[in-house]
Amino acid sequence: MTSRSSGLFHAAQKRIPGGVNSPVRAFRNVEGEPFFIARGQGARIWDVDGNEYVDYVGSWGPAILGHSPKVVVEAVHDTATRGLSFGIPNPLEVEMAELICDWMPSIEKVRMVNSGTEATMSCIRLARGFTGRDKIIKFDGCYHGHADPLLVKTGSGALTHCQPSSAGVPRAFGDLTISLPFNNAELLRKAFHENKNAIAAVILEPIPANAGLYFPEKKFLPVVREECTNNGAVLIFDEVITGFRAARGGAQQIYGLKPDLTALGKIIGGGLPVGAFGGRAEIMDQLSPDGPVYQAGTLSGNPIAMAAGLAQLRELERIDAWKLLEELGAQFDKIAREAIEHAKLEITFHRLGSMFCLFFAPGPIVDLASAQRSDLKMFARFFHGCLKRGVNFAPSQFETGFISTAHTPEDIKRTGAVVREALADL
Ligand code: HOZ
Repeated sequence: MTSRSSGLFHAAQKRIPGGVNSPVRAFRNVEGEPFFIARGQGARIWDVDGNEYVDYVGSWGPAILGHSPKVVVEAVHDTATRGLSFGIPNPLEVEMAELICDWMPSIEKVRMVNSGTEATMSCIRLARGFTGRDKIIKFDGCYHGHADPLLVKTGSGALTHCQPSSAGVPRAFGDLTISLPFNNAELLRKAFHENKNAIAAVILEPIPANAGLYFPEKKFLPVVREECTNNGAVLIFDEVITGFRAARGGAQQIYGLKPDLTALGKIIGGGLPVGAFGGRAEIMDQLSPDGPVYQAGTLSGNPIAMAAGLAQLRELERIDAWKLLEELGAQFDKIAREAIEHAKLEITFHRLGSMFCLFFAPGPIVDLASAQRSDLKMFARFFHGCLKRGVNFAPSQFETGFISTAHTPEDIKRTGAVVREALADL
């Protein structure tokens, strides 16, 4: 008998390219077919065939309070009864802007958009407008959404499907993007030296989370900051994943650095489609209508999205979520490492707070090249071993797992047992 998920996937493939609205969901590199979701509550999700899973995808980041958190659902409901969208300024936009600037002090002014892609894309245009320069530097494996200048040696779904640089990006655009290995300060210095007064911006995920999860070495981010300052380039932190998750003030709080611009998304929308970008007032004031850099959006600052995001952020603060997430993360860490040790396999486990990744490769993993040493076939078998036992991890080696405040110590204990069994089967 065909499962309902399978039936839906076949119907979807006739009308949606690849059957999905975002490529990494297609399960291509883990083989098999994606399941279709019916509902989620807390740390659990149920597919349309009634199977239950403990979920560590968390909508790829936004669901930091778990699925359908009461405070967010009520805020959405309450706001929706007064209107869905106006395209007229609303008070919630001001509240959101004030909250973001308060929690991330490098942001003096902020503008709301509808996705992380819009946020990073707007940062690049703004940096070019501000500096009057064209070239940008990014890092291999860092994924910043799917805007043209950033689809060069990128991560996430593009990397999963072995096309880290996209067709359809005009060569002239690609030529303006320099992609360097992450954690390589020497090559960054060299790139600045060879492109004197030509670099508008350096963009990076301060904690890369789209080619698995790895970390900046101690001196790397300070060198990036210094080089940008010395060369008059705009430093852009893509904190679409880490913003308000890695810490209340994001990765920039952890590393004690101030970027010039920051791109945000995911968590600030509470599960609705939202992005934001902000930073130094002097740069942000270049935006239209004050300045010459154009950027706009019918649904930007949408009241329901603002209400959802504000409810989620305030709840994080109310429950001191970062402390709880660290506790849950530490428990996950211990259980995962024990399971890995028991399996006697070459697996590298990385975790920071509520973010984690198991690389099926020996360490150290510090950049895209080392992440790509992973055994993707083994990852695929592990993924399915967990899924069939009721634990949902992202269907790609090159993504990050997310723990939410709704995961209980029992969920994590059960996950540990599942990971141990799945590894034993490999
Ligand atoms: N780019 C997202 C993961 N880093 C995937 C989004 C999705 O497929 O929903």
